[in-house]
Parts: sequence; C-alpha cells; structure tokens
Amino acid sequence: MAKISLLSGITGQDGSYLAELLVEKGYEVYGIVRRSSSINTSRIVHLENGGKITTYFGDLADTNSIVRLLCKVKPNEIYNIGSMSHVRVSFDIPEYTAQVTGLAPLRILEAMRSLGMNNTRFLQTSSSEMFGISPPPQNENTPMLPQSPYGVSKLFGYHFTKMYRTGYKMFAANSICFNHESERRGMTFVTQKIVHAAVRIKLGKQKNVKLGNLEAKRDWGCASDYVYGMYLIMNHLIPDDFVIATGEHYSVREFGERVFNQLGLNFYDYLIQDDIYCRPNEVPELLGDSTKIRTILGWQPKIKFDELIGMMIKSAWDEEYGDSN
Ligand code: NAP
Ligand code: F7E
Repeated sequence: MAKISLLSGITGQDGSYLAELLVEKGYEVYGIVRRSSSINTSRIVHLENGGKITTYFGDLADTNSIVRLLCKVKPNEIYNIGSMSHVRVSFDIPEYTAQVTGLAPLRILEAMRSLGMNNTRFLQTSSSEMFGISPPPQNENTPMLPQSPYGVSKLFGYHFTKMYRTGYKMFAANSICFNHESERRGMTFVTQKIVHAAVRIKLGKQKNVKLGNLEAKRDWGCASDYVYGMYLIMNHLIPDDFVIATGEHYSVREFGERVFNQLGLNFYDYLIQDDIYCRPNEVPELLGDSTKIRTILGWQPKIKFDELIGMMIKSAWDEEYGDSN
C-alpha cells in the first residue's frame, strides 16, 4: 500500500517540488491550501489536473483545520513546509509571523500527540536565519542568534520539534535549510527579483532595479536538491536535525553582477540603491557546513551556482518574452 504524505505549503516553491518528488516515488500526496482571493495554485496545477495530488483548504493559523485534516488524511508523514517565509516582511507583521511560522509546528505536533499518531513522522523546515549573527561556517552545533521575527519564530518551531522528539519519543526532525532558489522562487526574494529585472531590462520592459543591502552573503542552492534532502531526513532510521547547504557563498552584489553579465549587461548601469529594501537587523553572512547530511545520508547538491542562475534566467526569459509577444 502506498505511503500517505501530508504537506503544508504545497503551493509554494518547495512544496511543489517535494510533491512532484513524492508522487514520482509512489506516495499518495495530500496538500493543505489556504484560501486566497486570487489563484495561488499555479505551481501545482499540473499535479492537481493530472489527479496526482489531492488538496484541501486549511490554514496553519487554525488549529481545528489542522486536526480535521489529520483525522481525514491519516498521514504516515507530515512535512511542515508552509510559513510566512519573507524575512523583511516579518518585521512588518511580527505577530502574524509568530502565529504561522512559529506556532504552527507546535499546533501540528500537539495535534499528532493528542490524536495518538505515534507512528506518523514529522519534518519541520527550519532555516539558516536561526543562526543570525553567528559567524560562518554554520552547522548543527553553531549557536543560534536570530535577528528577525522570522528567525525567532523558526527557532521556536525548531526547539519544539526537538522537544517533542526527546520528550514524547516522536519521529520529529528538522531540516535546517540555507537559501535555495529556482524558477519557482517568489518574485520578492532577491535572486528572482534580480533575474526578472535583468531580463525585463534586456527586453526593454524595465529601466532599473532597486535593491537594499548588496554586501550580505548567502549560501544559495537549488530547491530541487533541498527537497531531496528533506526526503532523506524523513526516511532516515532515526529522527535527527541536519543542515542542508552548498558550502559556497556569494554576496548579493556578486549575484547581481553575474546575472547581468550572463545577459551581456553591466549591473551598475541599472542599479539603484534604496534603503526601503533594507532590514532593521541584517544577517550579514550565511555559509553552511553540511558535512553531517553528506556523511550520514549521502546527500550532495547537484546544481552549481552558475547553473542555477542560468536556469532562472532561461525560465524568466521564456516567461517575460512570451508575455511581450
Ligand atoms: P514559499 O514559496 O513562500 O511557500 C510558503 C508556503 O506556505 C506557501 O504554500 C504558502 O501559501 C504557505 N502558507 C503561508 N501562510 C500559510 C498559512 N497561514 N496557512 C497555510 N499555508 C500557508 O516558501 P519556500 O521557499 O517554498 O520555503 C518552504 C519552507 O522552507 C518555508 O517554511 C520557509 O520558511 C522554509 N525555508 C525556506 C528557505 C528558502 O531559501 N527557500 C530556506 C530555509 C527555510 P500561499 O501559496 O497561499 O502563499
Ligand atoms: O534576501 C538582501 C537582503 O529576501 C537575501 C527566505 O527563503 O532565505 C530567505 O531569506 C539577502 C538579504 O532572502 C534586496 O537584505 C538586498 O540579505 O532573498 P532574500 P533571505 O532574507 O535570506 C532564508 C534562509 C529563509 O529561511 C527565508 O524563508 O538579499 N537584499 N536587496 C534584498 N532582499 C530582498 N528580498 N529584496 C531586495 O530588494
């Protein structure tokens, strides 16, 4: 009999890639979709239309909807991928961020415990933002000093996941993901913002790109590699916490230069620095040490930095050029 997976955040970047991976591996896949006034299922419409996944309305801020879906779906495993995932926006809506990004993992874990789902596995998508200002490289033993409402909320979920594992002997694990991108990345994250701006400038549809802090360094990987890491963590013999990262990092400035170069443009001819995109607290330098997942689970990233940029540019080009014709 096929194993049953339940995913929160299935409409997002990672949720859509993980759903594809699990379908391919023969899982019965269910997803929680929050109600929105405009269509928010564009990343999974191909799976829904093909009857490959089943989705239900629910919300991570609503305990009853979570309990109802656990009872209905009876999953063997739950990936908590949903979250208010934008770090800068978390400064504008800290309480909501704590509700959805922080409290939701606790809601799910406590629902699992109350319902006696002792054999159901749980994976929390934790974040490198939890390391905050801890100097690089960061690994599972690095002190966590978060600098944003998002980072603080993720740290709350991370500790609850560990606590339910040790206290109640549940299979509850954390993937501690560094930044990962793709052509499905949300438009307001810096990589996708730069890629689409550069393509639009090349096509004569946009004049410049406004950015905040150019000196921050990030360890950018590819989303499809990272959801495979989550899958490996979920299927490990024992529940544990693993950093997923490439081990290379670049500044926002270097990312911009490379994207514009690949399109034959000079980044600095179009760049406008705008403090509106800066944060009250910045995380200056993230660089992951993923030795643990590489050694124990055999994970390694397949897509290199320049290949990732190339893939994102190609997809943005197809989209933006298509729109202009
Ligand atoms: P994303 O594209 O922003 O997707 C977030 C998902 O959460 C979307 O499906 C979104 O639904 C859903 N969601 C938001 N609020 C919700 C609510 N109240 N109830 C139910 N669902 C809700 O994020 P991602 O990049 O795929 O990241 C996946 C997870 O990994 C997130 O938890 C993120 O915080 C974490 N993470 C991401 C990275 C990264 O670099 N991508 C790194 C570390 C950790 P809508 O589609 O309706 O908005
Ligand atoms: O910013 C700087 C910004 O918003 C990256 C999320 O997936 O990864 C992501 O969070 C850097 C920061 O990602 C702009 O100040 C400059 O230093 O793309 P970002 P993030 O904040 O690192 C972590 C691991 C997660 O867990 C999160 O869910 O770029 N930056 N100018 C800018 N950032 C944005 N968004 N927009 C700018 O104009």
